[in-house]
Amino acid sequence: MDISLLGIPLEAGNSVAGTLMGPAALRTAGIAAMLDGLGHRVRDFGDVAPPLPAEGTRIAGCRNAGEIKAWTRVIHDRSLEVLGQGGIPIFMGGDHALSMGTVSAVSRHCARAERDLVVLWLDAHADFNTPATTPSGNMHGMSLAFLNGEPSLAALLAPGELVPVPTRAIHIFGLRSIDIEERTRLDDHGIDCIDMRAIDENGVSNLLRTLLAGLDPERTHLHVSLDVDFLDPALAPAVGTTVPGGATYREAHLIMEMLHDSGLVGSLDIVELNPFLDERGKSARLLAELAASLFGRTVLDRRTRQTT
Ligand code: HAR
Ligand code: MN
Ligand code: MN
Ligand code: MN
Repeated sequence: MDISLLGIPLEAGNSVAGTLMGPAALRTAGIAAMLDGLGHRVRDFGDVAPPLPAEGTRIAGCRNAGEIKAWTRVIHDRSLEVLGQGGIPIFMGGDHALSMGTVSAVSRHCARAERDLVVLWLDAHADFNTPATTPSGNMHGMSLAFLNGEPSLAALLAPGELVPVPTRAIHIFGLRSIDIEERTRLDDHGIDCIDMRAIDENGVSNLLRTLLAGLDPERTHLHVSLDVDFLDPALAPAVGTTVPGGATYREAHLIMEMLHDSGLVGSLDIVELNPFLDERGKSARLLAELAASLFGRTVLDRRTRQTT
């Protein structure tokens, strides 16, 4: 397979500094070599260059709206170019506001190619707030709402550029922290929310198998948006918004292996990694390993290794 790496050193969408170092940490953890070792052709497109903030953009209730608008523009454009090269992109963040740019590009790419985009949002949070409902003002908590066509965020791209991701094509998996008004919005829109209780009661494999079985293998482009806080904080402490009770090591790898087996994954975000909060690189290493599982590594492939 051809795999394209693109770094997106964004942190304006959250309130904890450090996610701009995420792409560097994933590279340091050896993501390219791991994928290369599986026989893939890996091309690193470097990092998206930070844009100047969009002048005069203010959205009431949002922090850094001018920065996020400028970033969404450049992330969208660069992601579309990388998608045009034909490989499967791994977008390495950066906070989750970057998905406004990556997934909008994937959505346009799919519309052109007559493919059905399906988004799997692996996250403790729904990121379905609007400027009116956000408790924090942080725009990483609004990215899925934007992608679904939320009118109060439409100014982040030019009119007509966003091909909204239809509600039925959105699946949130791993949810365990929702704001009150955000929950009402999720219910009103009828978004498929597979929360941690559902996972505890049914197991990740049953739930994911059912979800994948409902997708048309001929038409589906599955975009996976992996937020570090999907994982349990004990495994992956390098995130500013940890929530207890996240996915275990085995659940996370199983999900990646099942996604690989499905053959449906067309693009991946790895977001919210904050290396400043990491413990000796363990979160970055786990995320690189999860990417390897998504691209065909199985636990049985691993050699015994001395660790100190
Ligand atoms: N729901 C909260 C808010 O809107 C927290 C959102 C945190 N989001 C992320 N990404 N860390 O999922 O502020
Ligand atoms: Mn494609
Ligand atoms: Mn998120
Ligand atoms: Mn999250």
